[in-house]
Amino acid sequence: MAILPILEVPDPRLRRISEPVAEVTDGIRALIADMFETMYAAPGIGLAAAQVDRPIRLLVMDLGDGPPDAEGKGTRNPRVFINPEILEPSEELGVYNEGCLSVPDQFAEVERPARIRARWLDQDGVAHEAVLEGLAATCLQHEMDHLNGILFIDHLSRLKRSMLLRKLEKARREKAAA
Ligand code: GNR
Ligand code: NI
Repeated sequence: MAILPILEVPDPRLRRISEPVAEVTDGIRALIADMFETMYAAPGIGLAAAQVDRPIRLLVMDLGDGPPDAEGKGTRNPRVFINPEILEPSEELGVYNEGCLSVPDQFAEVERPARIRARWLDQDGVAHEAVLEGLAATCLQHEMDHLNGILFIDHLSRLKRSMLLRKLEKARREKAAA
């Protein structure tokens, strides 16, 4: 297992269109394990393979609240999405204050369909179809954007995007000077 470096804006590799996964191999499963380790260490709630310089249609997500552990506390709920497709977005929109590991420490409200019917393969190559809502719907759409070279800042007005990127540059300059 390994923590992988996460690409950050304005790296052009974040803008590539990821290729479908032809077969879920042991190599893919090893990458999935590294992606979870990388995501938990960051920490984040989702990670697309494109963000760790692997332009394939694979993403991982963990919104927590899996089955309760021995102390009855919420636990991890790791989910893998391979070759995901959105079948039916709701007309109703929802707003979420989004962040991205590739746009570190910057947040902005993004409007997206509130519910989506989606189809994908899991780490064993088994097909799934389900309706996702709330944060799961937001996160899946955010990660699927990464597979298409799109970042959450692309959904903002030009003014909001340029303000956010200036804040990011300022934070980076202060970090470099520290
Ligand atoms: O960790 C993350 N948090 C988050 C919050 C709101 C909406 C989307 C996300 S995904 C992000 C991790 C990431 O960059 N995934 O691509
Ligand atoms: Ni992201």
